[in-house]
Amino acid sequence: PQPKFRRDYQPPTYRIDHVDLHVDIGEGVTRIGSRLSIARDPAASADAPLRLDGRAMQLQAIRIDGEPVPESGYSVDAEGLTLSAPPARFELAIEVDIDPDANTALEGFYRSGRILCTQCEAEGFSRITYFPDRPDVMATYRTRIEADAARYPVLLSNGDRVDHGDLPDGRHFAVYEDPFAKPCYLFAMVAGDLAEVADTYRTGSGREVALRFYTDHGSENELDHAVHSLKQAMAWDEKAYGLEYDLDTYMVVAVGSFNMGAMENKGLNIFNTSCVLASPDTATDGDYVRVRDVVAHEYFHNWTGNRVTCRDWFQLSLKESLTVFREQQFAADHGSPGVTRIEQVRMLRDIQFPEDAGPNAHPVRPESYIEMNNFYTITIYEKGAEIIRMLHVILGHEGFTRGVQHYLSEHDGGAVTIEDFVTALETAKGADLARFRLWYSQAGTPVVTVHDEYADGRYRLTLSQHTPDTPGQTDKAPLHIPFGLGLLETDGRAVDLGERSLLTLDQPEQSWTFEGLSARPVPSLLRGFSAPVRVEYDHRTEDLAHLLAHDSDPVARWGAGQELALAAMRAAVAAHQAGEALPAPAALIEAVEHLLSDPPADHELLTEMLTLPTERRLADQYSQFDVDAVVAAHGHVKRQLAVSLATRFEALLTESPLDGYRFEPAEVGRRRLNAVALDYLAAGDASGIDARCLALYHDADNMTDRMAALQALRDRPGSARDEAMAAFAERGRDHALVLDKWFALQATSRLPDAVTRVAELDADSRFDATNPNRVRALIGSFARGNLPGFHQVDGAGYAWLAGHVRQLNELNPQIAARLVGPLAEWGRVAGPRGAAMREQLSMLSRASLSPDVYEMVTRALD
Ligand code: B3K
Ligand code: ZN
Repeated sequence: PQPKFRRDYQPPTYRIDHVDLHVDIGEGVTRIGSRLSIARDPAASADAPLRLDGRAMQLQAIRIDGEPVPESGYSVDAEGLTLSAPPARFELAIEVDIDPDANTALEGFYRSGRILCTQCEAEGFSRITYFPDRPDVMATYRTRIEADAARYPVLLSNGDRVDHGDLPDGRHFAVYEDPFAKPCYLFAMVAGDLAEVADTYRTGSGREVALRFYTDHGSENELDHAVHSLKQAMAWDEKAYGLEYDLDTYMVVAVGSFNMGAMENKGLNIFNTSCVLASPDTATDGDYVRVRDVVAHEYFHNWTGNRVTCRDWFQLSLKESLTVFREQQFAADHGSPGVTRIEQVRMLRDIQFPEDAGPNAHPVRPESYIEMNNFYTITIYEKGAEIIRMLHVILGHEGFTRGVQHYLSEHDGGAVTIEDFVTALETAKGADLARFRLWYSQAGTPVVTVHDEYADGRYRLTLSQHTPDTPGQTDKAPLHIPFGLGLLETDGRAVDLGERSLLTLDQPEQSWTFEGLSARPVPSLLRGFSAPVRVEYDHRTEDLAHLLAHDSDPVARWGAGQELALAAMRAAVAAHQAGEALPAPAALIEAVEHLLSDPPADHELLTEMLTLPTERRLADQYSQFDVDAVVAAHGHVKRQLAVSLATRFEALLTESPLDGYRFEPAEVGRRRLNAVALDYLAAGDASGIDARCLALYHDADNMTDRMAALQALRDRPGSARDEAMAAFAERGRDHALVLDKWFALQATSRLPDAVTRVAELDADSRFDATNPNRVRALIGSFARGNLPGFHQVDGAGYAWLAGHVRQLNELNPQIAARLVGPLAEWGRVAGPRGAAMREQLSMLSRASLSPDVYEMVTRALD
C-alpha cells in the first residue's frame, strides 16, 4: 500500500452537485442506483478523466445522460472506476450490487444484528457506490430506500422524509431529502425493526425540532438520558456560540456493532449502544457522563464538521479538535470544571504523551497516511483540543468565541483547512499566531524545564523548552507555550501576579523575576494544564505537600499529589531493582492524611486527589520501564497507603439513599468516594472486606455501586468474588453492555494465569470477535489494562494478542489495527520482553495484511 501526502492535494476536477440514490434492500444483495449531476471544473482540460472510488461492489449498469457507456469509455479496478473523457456537464447513472451481510469490516453498508446501517467516515461511502470519496466534493442528496416492510419497518436517511408508501410483495419505501450540501462521509441510512422514542425541542428562534431516537425493541427505556443530554447540548450551543440546529428532524440510532463511539451524519447520527443507552441498572456514572458528552459532541459537529467541513483528511483535527473542545466546555458547564479538567489531563498524560513519544507519533495535522482510519487518534482529538484550548487562553473567552463565529460564518457550506481556521481567528481578533501554528506541524510532547532561585525578596523563574525528535522529525523550533503560574506564600495564600499568572514562553529559554517577596514562594506550575507539555522541575517534597494542601488551582493541586505519589513509586522501583526492601512512602501518607483531615467539599475532587497515578503513568517516567518493578512499586505504594490510613478510608464510606439512583453531582461524588475508599480497603486487605463488598454488590440498586464492589473484589480470590462474578454474568445474559463489563473485569483481573483465563474466555460462546465492543472488552482491556498479565514473562500475552490481530485482520481491519498499539510499545519495555514483543510484530509483518494493519505494524518496526 502507498501513502498519500498532504502536499499532493489537488482540488477535484469534477463537481458533483446532486446525488439521487435508489437503495433496494433485498435478500443478501442490495442494489444501489445512483444518479449524479456532474460538472467539470472550467479550468480543467476537456479530456480530463473522472475517477470514482469504489470497493467490494459489482457494477451492473453505467449510463451517461441515459445512454449506456461503451466498454471503451470506462475502466474498473479493485479501487474504483475511471471514465476516460466524460462531457463537461452530465448525469451519470450507475447501478451496483453490494452485500451488507458479508460486510464484517463495518464500513459502508453493513448489518448490526437485525439492523442495517452505514458508517461512511472516513472512506466508507465508496463501499456503497462509485463516488469521489473525498470530503471536498459536496452535494445535496435525495435517498429512496425500499425494503421488506415486516423485517425493516423503519427506513431512515439524512434530512426530512418527503414521501413513503407501500409497494407490492410486502415491501415499502421511504424518500428523504437533505437540503444541505454535504460530503459523502456524512451520508447515512438505516433499515430495521426499531423502537422509537420521540421528543421535541424548541430552538431560541422558535422553530420546533422533532427528536427521534431509535433502538432495538426492549432497550427503549434506556434512552431518556441521551434525549435529555441532546436537549442540553442544543440549548448550550445556542447560548455559548449562538448556534441553532438547522433541520426539522434530528435522529439518533443505536447499534450494537460499531467500530467507534458514534457518528455525526447530517440529521441522522448513528451511535454505538455504549455511547447512547443508559439506565441506572446497566450504566455507571462514568457511562452517564460519556453518553452525555458523546451525544453533545456529535450534536456540536453539526456546525463544526458538517456546516463547515474538512477539505481533505489531513485536516481531520479541524473538525475533531474544535468539537472536542466544545464538548469539554459543555462538560465543564454541566459538572465540576476542576474534575472534568483533571480527567482530561490524566488521559493526555496516560495515553497521548506515550503515543507522542512512540512510533505512532504524528503531528496534529499529519503529512501522510496509508489508511485514514488509523488517524482517528488521541493526538488528533485530544492534543488537538489542547491546541484549541491554548487559543482560547491566548485570545481570551470573548475573542475566541467571536473568532469561532467568524470562522463559521465565513466558511459556511465550505470544505476548508486548519490554516483557514487559524487565519479566521487571527482576523477576528487582530492577533498574530505565526509561531503558534507550529503546534499543528510539530509532533512530540515539548518538555519545559523549570529552574528557580530566591534571594533577598527576589524570585527568579527560568523556563526553557525542548521538543524531542519523533519519527521523521528532528530539530524542532520553539513553540508558543502559554504557561499558567501561581506563587504561594508560606501561609498558603497566593501572590497577586496580575498578568504574569500567564507567562508566554516562545523562546528556547526565558526568565521572569518577581520582587518584594517576604520568603521563598512555592511555585504552582502549568496551572490549569495550560499547555500539553511535560514539566521538569526538581520539586521539593514539602512544596508538593504545601500545594496539595493549599493550591486554589484544582489541576495543580491534584497534580502535586500525583507528583508526591510518583516520587514514592520511583523510589520503590529503584529499591526493587536493587533487590532491597521497598521503602515506606512516608511523605505521601502524611500528605494524604493531612488532606483527609481537611478534605475539599467536592467529593469528586477529593476522589481524584485520592486516586493514585496509574501504572501507565509510572511506566511513562522511564525511557524504558521494568514491568516487574513498576507493578511491584505501584502495588506497594497503594497497599502502604491503604493499611496506614485504613480507618480514614473506612470513615469515608456512606450509605446509599433509599430513594433510588440519581445522576446528579452530589450523588456522583458520594458514589465515587465510596468506590475509591472500598478499593483502598480491599488493597489493604481490611478485615471483613470481602463480605462487605459482596453485600454491597447484592444490595446495590445501581450499576455504579455494583461495579465498585466488583472492582474491589476483582483481584481477590475466594467465594465472595466467585459469587459476585457469577451473579454479574447472569445479569449480563440479556444485556450486551453489561456482559462487556463482565468480560473487562475478567480481562483486567490480577489473579494468576491471566493468559490462560483470557484464552478460555475467547473460546467462550459469549465471546464474539465480530462485535467490536466485545473485542475491546476482552482483548483491548487485557492488552491495555492488565500490565502483569499482558507482559507475562513467557511472552504468552503477546502471542495471544498477535493471534487476535491476525484473526481480526480478516474480519475487521480497523479494529485489528487498533490492537497493534500495545505491541508497538516494545521499544519502551526493558529486557527480553521488549524483544519478544518485537518478534510478534515481525511475524505479523510477514503475513498478508490489510492496509490498516500493515501501516501500524510497519510503523512499529521502523
Ligand atoms: N467522526 C466520527 C469518527 C469517525 C471515525 C472513522 N473511522 C466520530 C466523531 O469524532 O464524532
Ligand atoms: Zn468528532
